[in-house]
Amino acid sequence: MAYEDIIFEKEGSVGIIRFNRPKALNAITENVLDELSDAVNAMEEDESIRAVVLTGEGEKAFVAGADIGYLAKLTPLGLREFSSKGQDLFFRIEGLSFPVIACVNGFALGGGLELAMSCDFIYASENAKFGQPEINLGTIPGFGGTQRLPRFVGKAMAKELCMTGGLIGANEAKEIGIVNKVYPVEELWEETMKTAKSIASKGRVALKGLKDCIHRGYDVDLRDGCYMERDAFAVCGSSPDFNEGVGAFLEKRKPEFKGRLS
Ligand code: CO8
Repeated sequence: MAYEDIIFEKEGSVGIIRFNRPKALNAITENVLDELSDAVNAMEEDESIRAVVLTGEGEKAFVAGADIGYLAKLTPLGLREFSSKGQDLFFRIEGLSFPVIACVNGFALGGGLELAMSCDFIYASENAKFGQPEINLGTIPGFGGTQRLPRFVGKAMAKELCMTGGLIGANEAKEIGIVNKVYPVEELWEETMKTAKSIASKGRVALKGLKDCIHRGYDVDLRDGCYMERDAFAVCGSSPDFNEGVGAFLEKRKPEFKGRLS
């Protein structure tokens, strides 16, 4: 599929997706979701990809939300379909077997913040701005924000952000747990790629097990989560990367993980 609204490229074992509608601050249309979904399929089939970075083209935005002009044309049922299409895709991104980092280089609003929250973690530039401003349009978040945001920041803070529709800066977003790290604009990309490459060099089965245990374990009770963890630990033990990691430690050398699933 040829892409118009995203750019999909690879740097070594890191897949990079850039949202590419800078004139509309990379706002999300149905076509953006279709192209992103196609890129997700391609990444899942490409065993050489071991980590992914999502970012926005241009200097102003990661993604400033769903495209408001597009929303305005939809019927209520169309809005429901668009919402479920976005939600399903964001669940897929959250459940990918490899890590996904959101590199937020400006506005991450509405659907843009919801997309970033479906990634494993968020790095942001000092000038980034975050918010769920849907209330100012007479509506509510529709790509999972009412559910994921409280899991990041707690119920009261999520309610305040969604009820006021106000924007917060990168440092405040870090203080309340949305963002892991904040960098000067000119350093953000390099630092994000450094982390992505470092993670991409780890064992793939272990990364998949980690993601499953943390995401799925978060929504079950502690004991069930720990059961998941012991099974995932056993699966890691069957992977070539476990033999390599343990063998390298015992032989006092650096491990070279091959990233094979079996
Ligand atoms: N949709 C469409 N176009 C947008 C969007 C958007 N979300 N955001 C910005 N743009 C466009 C502007 O219209 C403008 O276009 P043009 O130059 O043609 O007039 C261009 O981008 C630049 O924007 P501004 O001139 O407004 O730039 P400023 O720096 O002055 O302001 C802001 C930047 C503060 C980001 C401002 O553009 C803004 O408030 N944008 C809207 C943000 C917003 O409300 N986002 C939430 C959208 S709703 C949503 O995400 C719901 C998701 C779930 C949907 C579920 C399906 C039902």
